[in-house]
Amino acid sequence: MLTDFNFPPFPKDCKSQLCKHLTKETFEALKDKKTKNGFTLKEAINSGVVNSDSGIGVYAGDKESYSTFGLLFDPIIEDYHSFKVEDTHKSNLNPNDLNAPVLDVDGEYIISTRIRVGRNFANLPLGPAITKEQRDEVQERSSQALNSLEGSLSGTYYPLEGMSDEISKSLIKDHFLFKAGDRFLEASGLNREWPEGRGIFHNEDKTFLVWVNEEDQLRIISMQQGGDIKEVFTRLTTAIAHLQKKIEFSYSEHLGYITSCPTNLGTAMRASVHIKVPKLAQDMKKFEAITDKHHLQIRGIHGEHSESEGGIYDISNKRRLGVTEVECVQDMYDGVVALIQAEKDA
Ligand code: ADP
Ligand code: DAR
Repeated sequence: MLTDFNFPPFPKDCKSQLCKHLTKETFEALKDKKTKNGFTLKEAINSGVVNSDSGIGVYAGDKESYSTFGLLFDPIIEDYHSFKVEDTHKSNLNPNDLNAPVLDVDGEYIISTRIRVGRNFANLPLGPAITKEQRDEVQERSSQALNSLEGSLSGTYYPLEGMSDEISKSLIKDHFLFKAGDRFLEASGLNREWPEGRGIFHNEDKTFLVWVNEEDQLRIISMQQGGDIKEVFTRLTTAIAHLQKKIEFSYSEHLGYITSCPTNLGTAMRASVHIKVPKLAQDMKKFEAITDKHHLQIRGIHGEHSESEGGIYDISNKRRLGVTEVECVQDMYDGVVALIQAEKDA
């Protein structure tokens, strides 16, 4: 029993899913529970307690967290994803099912396209509860699987430990490498022993990259300049098909691919473009009406919690659970077509 664990004193202006769904009754029912990895409610909610400006505020320490703490996770998942406890998730990684002729061939609007999925190892805890030894095992098994990639996907794994500041800063500036020190991840326990066990794999031209042991154990990324969204998706699905022969990914019929943050459950996919729409950006009401209609999210050009620069925005699918991977990419594609038309009309 955790003697010093009391109902958190959330500020009145707290708007996170945690504040919204952690009732006193739920707290009392869950406060002394632990998963088989010893992960507690206190650990699951710490990020949202420490960062009251969180959007979500909770992280899972293992697949079991989603059932052990279901009284809290289920209403958050239903609220955020419009996905009920009895719903099941379906996957479709077939690029032939995507209707996406190349966009903006003159390169007037779309600077670059990036599609990523999160994956975690079956039968191991997630990042917030993993031990150093288990995290090192993930790094070892991941780099072995990645080194078996052939042809245009072949490349090199670079551990963060020992990487010069100059190289890591350059990779981050060029949008290839994850940022360090996110306060939300820090408070969730995901940054423990940083930078040990973390690293990046990429091919020669950095169109295929894999982050190891950041927010999820793998972030599998395909990206390139321009608007050939289908080519980016095809490269990603080819790589996933190869890696899943080497590594069993954590998955459930209900929640799809299991991730540390509930927002990424299901496809764990974010398909994005960096797009130049300076005229449309003068009318954010119109801009947001289009992104809302197409289930899209607006981020800044350095990813989550960053700002846009020069009228350039990171536009990506918002839906991840209860839709297939093809539908995620189609959401983004159809929304980008509408945004380009609105920029032309502005
Ligand atoms: P994630 O996409 O993995 O959830 P972020 O939103 O933090 O994480 O983005 C990670 C990095 O990917 C950032 O440097 C961001 O600028 C870059 N990025 C995202 N989308 C694109 C894109 N379409 N083109 C180029 N870089 C991108
Ligand atoms: N910042 C955390 C997580 C939100 C979703 N983004 C992720 N998982 N990177 C929050 O609760 O706002």
